[in-house]
Amino acid sequence: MSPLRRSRRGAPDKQDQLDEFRVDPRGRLTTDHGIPVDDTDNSVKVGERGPTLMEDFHFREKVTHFDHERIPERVVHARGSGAYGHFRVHESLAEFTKAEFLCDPSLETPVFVRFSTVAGSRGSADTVRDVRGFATRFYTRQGNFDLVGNNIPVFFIQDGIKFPDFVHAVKPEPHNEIPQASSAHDTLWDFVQLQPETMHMMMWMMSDRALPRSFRMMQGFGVHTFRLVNDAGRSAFVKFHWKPRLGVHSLVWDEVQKIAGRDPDFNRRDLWETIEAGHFPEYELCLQIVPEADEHNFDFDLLDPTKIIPEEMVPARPVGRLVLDRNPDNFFAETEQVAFHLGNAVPGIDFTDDPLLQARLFSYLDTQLLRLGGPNFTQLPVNQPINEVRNHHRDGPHQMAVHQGRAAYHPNSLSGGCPALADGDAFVHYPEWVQGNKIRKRSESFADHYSQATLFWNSMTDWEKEHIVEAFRFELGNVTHWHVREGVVRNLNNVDHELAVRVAEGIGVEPPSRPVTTNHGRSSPALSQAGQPGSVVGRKVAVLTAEGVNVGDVRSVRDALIDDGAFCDVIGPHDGALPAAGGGVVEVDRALRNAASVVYDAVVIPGGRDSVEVLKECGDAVHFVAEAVKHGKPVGAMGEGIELLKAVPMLEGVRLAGDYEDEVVDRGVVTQTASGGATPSFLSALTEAIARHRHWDRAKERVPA
Ligand code: HDD
Repeated sequence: MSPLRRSRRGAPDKQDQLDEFRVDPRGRLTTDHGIPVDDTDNSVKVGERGPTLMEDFHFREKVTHFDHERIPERVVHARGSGAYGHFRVHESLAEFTKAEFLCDPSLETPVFVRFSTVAGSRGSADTVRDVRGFATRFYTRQGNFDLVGNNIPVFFIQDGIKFPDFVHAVKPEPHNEIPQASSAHDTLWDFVQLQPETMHMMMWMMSDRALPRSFRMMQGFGVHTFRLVNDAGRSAFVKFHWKPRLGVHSLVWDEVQKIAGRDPDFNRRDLWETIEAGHFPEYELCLQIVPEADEHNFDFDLLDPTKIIPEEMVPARPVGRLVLDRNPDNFFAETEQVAFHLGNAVPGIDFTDDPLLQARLFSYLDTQLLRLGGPNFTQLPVNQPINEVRNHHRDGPHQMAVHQGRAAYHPNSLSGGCPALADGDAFVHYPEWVQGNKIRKRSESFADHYSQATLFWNSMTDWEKEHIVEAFRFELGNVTHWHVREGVVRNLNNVDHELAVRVAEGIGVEPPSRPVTTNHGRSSPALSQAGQPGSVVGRKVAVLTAEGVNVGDVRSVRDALIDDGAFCDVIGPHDGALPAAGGGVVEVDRALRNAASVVYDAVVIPGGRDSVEVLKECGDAVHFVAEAVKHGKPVGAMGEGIELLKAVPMLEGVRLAGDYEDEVVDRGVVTQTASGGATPSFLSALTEAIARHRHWDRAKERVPA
């Protein structure tokens, strides 16, 4: 029944399938009914200056279609960006699951991924403090499997019946629709102080995890404990993790606020540009597998979505690779209309009784019916499975399929009993044994809301703790109800006394005099972002120049970085060509007025006496460097470029190349005295500093940026 097209290569292939729907703009203009149009700029009137006629069907169709262009935005995760790619398992996981795409290493499974923020509207900024959605659709040969996860492994609430309350609390407040895409307001924190099950998630939310540098540099988590079921019907519990090849890296708070103004599309642009450039984002699928028999061997409940299984307890085993290698052709058709649903599961993957998961199994289908206007949204190209769809579902708005035959019911004899029931390869719900009274109650095993919040805090480095404390202070500093601030501090005292005191001191609340409980002292190193792998691939570097810049310095740095997969922009006082020192020109990629330090990962200042003299006198240029320094970014300077670094206050205490040393690397500041071309050691120190992402060991408080 579905309008599924078989791939031209024989095997089901999502891109081949999509080809059938792609519309090439080349060709002549027509109405929606195919009638040729030779003028789409003037409506039909009575005389040149007369009234428009109703009979102008092209005018009416054009405006009517426009009037109906919008659909309701997602109630959460409204702002998102998507990409296609493929997934391949390394080795068969048949021991655990019969899901074909996890058992056959020769199979390349097409995927569509949509990354998102949660609270903001469709047009809100990318870089806000928020959870990021990481929703993956696998177009398997057994049907669509949707893994609808986040970049944080736990959730705010334990039971899905609380989801509307939580979302109402975090969304802009109802009386004045303020603030947009921000959790720093009274209603969210009121909910938090009264609902201690949020505390673990709030620790993550206040950490740098909520400010990802890039969708390419964040983890993804299925959050819930799911089930894998093998061919013999044996089940094991599983948690799904995505680990990015480029490591997990974040922005800083001051920076994200500025980027939100300078480039609200920062994360979306990054995803788009790196895919266009061929630097395809990659993630490792890792599984934490727990045998059914071990279900009760933890000091938390596996069904509680506010808990992680620490990786030190159950290792996250790498099982397969996801590569995103194609941008969508049309944002609306694909990224906006994709309709994820947790209930899209394939044989071999099954659910558990996690009450949050159970609620989600209802909500996603329900929301798509409203958002996409009826039950036929599964026929939209991005939503179609690559295998054939056949059933007795009929009619409804925008039905695309032309169903043949007379029998739209089962059983039937008029269509030979077709479609026939699946035989052997069907999805059969795991026959879990359940028994109990009908009760509205939370299990006692869900009652500990603090131990893992403490575990998270204990696992942070000093700079991560500082960022968390600052985040709590900022958010609560925006809360106008004093009792709400006090309530949150009381909850934090259950997490860690020092944390509660530090936060209280910053927000004018009486710090708690003593701990409520003793910190258990346990930590999980896997939770920290320190020591993550890094790479220069897809990093953006600014080279700051003016007239008289040393062309050799510019070219050597630019060529080397581009060779390594970075993007490199020459920033100059204006667009066009700049005369370089000793003849020749340097082409400017962006004028200083159109550039902002915050959207770059690193700044390099080439030599050239005249150029550096100009930059030193230019407030915007000094600010550009100072801001990079304040945000812990790598900075490089060659020859006279070092003089510009000296104009930035923080550099007191950081060693620079000079009379005694030709090259120095100190806390991410890479300098060489020579000009006329970067040395190999300068370049390798610079790329290493960029791959390390940020240098938190610099004093930055005094930097006025
Ligand atoms: Fe949800 C969208 C992730 C709990 C109800 N959710 C949505 C998206 C992601 C998540 C990534 C965007 C999908 C896309 O890109 O289109 N949601 C989560 C995670 C949760 C979670 C990881 C907890 C572990 N969600 C959750 C609950 C409910 C919902 C408990 C309702 C009871 N979520 C929805 C929704 C959305 C949605 C209303 C809005 C748009 C959509 O589904 O398609 O149904």
